[in-house]
Amino acid sequence: MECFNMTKLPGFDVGGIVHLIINNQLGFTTPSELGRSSPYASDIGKMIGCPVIRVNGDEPEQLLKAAEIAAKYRHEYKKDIIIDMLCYRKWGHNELDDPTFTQPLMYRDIHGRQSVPDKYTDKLIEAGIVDKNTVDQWIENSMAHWNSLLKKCDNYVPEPIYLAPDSPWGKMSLPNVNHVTTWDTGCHGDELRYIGAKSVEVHEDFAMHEHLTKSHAEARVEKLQTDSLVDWALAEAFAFGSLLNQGYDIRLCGEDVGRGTFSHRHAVFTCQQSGNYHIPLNHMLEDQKAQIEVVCSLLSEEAVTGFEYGMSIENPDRLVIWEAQFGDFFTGAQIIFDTFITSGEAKWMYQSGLVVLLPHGYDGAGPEHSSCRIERFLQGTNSSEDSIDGDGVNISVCHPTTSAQYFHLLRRQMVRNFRKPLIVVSPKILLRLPAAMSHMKDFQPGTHFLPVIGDSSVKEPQRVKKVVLCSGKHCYALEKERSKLIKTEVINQSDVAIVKLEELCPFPAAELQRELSKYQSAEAYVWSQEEPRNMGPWTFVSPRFENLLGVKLKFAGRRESAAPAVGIGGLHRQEVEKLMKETFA
Ligand SMILES: *[C@@H]1O[C@H](CO)[C@@H](O)[C@H](O)[C@H]1NC(C)=O
Ligand SMILES: *[C@@H]1O[C@H](CO)[C@@H](O)[C@H](O)[C@H]1NC(C)=O
Ligand SMILES: *[C@@H]1O[C@H](CO)[C@@H](O)[C@H](O)[C@H]1NC(C)=O
Ligand SMILES: CC(=O)N[C@H]1CO[C@H](CO)[C@@H](O)[C@@H]1O
Repeated sequence: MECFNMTKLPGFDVGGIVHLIINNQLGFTTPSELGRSSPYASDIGKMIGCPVIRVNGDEPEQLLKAAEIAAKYRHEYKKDIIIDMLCYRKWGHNELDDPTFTQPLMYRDIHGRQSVPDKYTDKLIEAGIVDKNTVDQWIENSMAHWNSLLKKCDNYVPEPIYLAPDSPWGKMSLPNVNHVTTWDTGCHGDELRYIGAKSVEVHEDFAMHEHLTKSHAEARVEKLQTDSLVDWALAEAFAFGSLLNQGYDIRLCGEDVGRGTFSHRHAVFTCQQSGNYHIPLNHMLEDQKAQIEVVCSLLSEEAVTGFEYGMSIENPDRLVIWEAQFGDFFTGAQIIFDTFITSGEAKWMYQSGLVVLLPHGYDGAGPEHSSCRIERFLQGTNSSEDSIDGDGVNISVCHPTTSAQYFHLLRRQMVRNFRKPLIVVSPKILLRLPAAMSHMKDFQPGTHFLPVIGDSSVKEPQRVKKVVLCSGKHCYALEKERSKLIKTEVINQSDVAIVKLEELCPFPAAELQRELSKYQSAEAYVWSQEEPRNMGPWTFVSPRFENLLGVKLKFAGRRESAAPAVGIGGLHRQEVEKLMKETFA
């Protein structure tokens, strides 16, 4: 149904679709009059005025004619068309099934009929077109051919697409499981400053919104000139611009992605006079080849994520990003996640570099928009507990806490020589939080994404008594609380270290080991998270810390809960207080 809704939208138009309904008049044991509120299976096509050819599946020649008409129509008009092939299912849903249990009348009819090939054969013989012997010979030859193909399956080894030399995927590899590779994803400051300035540049006669001229465009240019801190949106523009410069196309799709849910991105400007759109990143250079496509999608998650997954497996040189308006919106796309994104490589050997941005974080808002349900993605990965390099892992789940980390993540997705889906637990308050902004030097050549960020504020690591481990924006609240406790002399300067897991999966065991080895006299290790105990990373990290690092973590977080958040400001603050107490107790 959603395909019909997408068919004429510029970001999704594929030039028409031929929809074939194999109309067996049943939905398993449900007859059609109980399975649909409208008379015809093709009725959903009415929403776009789509033509329908209804054809009797018992008549092969009619069916062929219908297919020809449909193909010509689609070719000529680049529009959708439906073939509704009325047929039936001769046997049940599977070998053990007997359809007469539930559809006695229909099946009395069906079993009284000749099969389609038999009926057609009789018709041809009657018309003197073929004789019985010829038909028998055809059947025998065809069966022999199919049987020989079936036999070949015995020793058939499927070829992964990324090994096929004639595909654009031919140059890709499998991740090297024997060593962890860091990818140099940094860029020169001059290039970044150029991209940054270009990212807000419009033509003289283009009337940018007054507010954006000042607070966005001019502010950005000034920041670049004064070498100020780089915020989240600028870091993203750096990543996009530099990837375009390297020849990678980009497709950013989702609800309101042009402006950004939190009005921070402004990848597309709207002229206040003409209403026209302008995407500055497509005009960085005179002869720019690679382009960014910014698609504000229809209000759908499932169909749109499915479409973007398709875009991502089509070509490894296009960075494809689906952004959810809020992280919980992925719930509408859960089927696509489970069936394709997390398991597609295992099932079909298709690599996908799809990036999924899911705003997440507990700010006292309602249960839905607080959580992107990190736990569900972690459950969908195969990061086997006994493997320190995280081989066999089929998606990355990252929770970057600074703008530079986000920049490196996006670039790493294209710079490395294999593709894996990337789930970015992305921020809301960090978009503008000064502490989450990075220095220009953090983007320079030689820098890269850090799966673990150690605690550089602890001057005497050997004196640390407690190590607090966390991920995401929660770290800033923890750091603030620690400063308060130090100031009020509840704890000493080097008592508590705060270590951030920026990448949850593949689990960065080696990096953590290195970091934790600094804290020789630590007595306690706490995992502190904003999410309730049955959510967030806890159930994923806890056994891994224990099995891979020999560290038994204590839990500090909200108690188990059915809903992700309480949704009442006062209660939220009480929870935060308790959570901080538990963490530092
Ligand atoms: C198409 O999608 C839009 C959301 O973008 C929705 O409002 C509309 O109802 C859909 N149309 C149909 C006919 O389903
Ligand atoms: C998970 O990964 C491990 C290590 O690579 C592999 O041995 C195992 O077969 C994988 N499990 C599944 C279900 O793919
Ligand atoms: C802080 O360190 C000093 C000197 O080592 C010690 O006397 C004091 O008890 C410590 N305070 C706390 C709160 O641990
Ligand atoms: C479970 C799963 O999908 N495993 C696959 C992960 O990716 C590697 C290659 O990178 C495959 O070999 C695994 O089959």
